[in-house]
Amino acid sequence: MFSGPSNTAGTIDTPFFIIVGTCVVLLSLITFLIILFLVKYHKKRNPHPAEVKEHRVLEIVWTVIPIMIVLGLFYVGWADFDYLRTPPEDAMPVAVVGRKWSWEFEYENGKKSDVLRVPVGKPVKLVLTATDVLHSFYLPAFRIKEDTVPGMKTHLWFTANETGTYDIFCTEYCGVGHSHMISKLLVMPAGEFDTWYRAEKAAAPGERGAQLLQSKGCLGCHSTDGTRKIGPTFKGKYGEKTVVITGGKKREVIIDEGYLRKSLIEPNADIVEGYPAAMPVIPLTEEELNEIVEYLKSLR
Ligand SMILES: [Cu+2]
Repeated sequence: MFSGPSNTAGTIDTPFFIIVGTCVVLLSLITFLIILFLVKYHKKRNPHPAEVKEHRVLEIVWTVIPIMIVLGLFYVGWADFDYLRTPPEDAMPVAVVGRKWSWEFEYENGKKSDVLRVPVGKPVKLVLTATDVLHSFYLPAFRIKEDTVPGMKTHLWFTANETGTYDIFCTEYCGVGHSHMISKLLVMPAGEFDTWYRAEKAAAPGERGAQLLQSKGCLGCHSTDGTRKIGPTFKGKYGEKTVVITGGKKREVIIDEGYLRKSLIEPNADIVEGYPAAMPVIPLTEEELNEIVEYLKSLR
């Protein structure tokens, strides 16, 4: 009945509006009858109460009709639930990893991305997991949402009907940075998607460090433009002095390469004054560490 930017949007919206519509009709009817009876059977008009006898036909009618309505609603809900939980065999699998505090998408050919790109008109199966805590993958325009659980795989599927860009959120509540796990779904024409899918990733020098900050979730808490977030900004810090708390004692340090490396490997060794000790240990290879440090040094 309803369509939308994906098959799932229509599948959710149709029963939703059928249920809301049924409720509105019943609410109106019942409210109307309450008011009608209040007026019609008021004591002033009926000083002597009349005895009410049973009415078998009426009783059967008001039992059978609601049962039919409720079973009808159940059928619509069940059929759509079954459809939404059963991805088609030919769906394109994409692995989704939620972690503090970003999403990562990995394709069958090993290609990774921090935004979800899919071709229009093709079923996509998302296989979701998390590396650290519970997260909750949410694609509001497509009406789909699923928890991601460490050590467990959950799934979602959809077919996008229209090209465009759609928001992806994490709707997990407990935890300081879930609201920063913002990403995008890019629905692309099939040809454009294939070109992207097959292209080798060729990062320009320095770009790799920036990509790592994004894909490792660092930008959930740190800005590169001077804005204060959960953690201090990265901008213009290299070579500057800062006050940190080390083992409960305040001390002044110069932000040099050694300090940057240490803060990346042992995030809670030195906490910049005025900020919470909220950073998790993020596993980094030596090469990734070098790329990030080089990039941070360049952020003047
Ligand atoms: Cu989250």
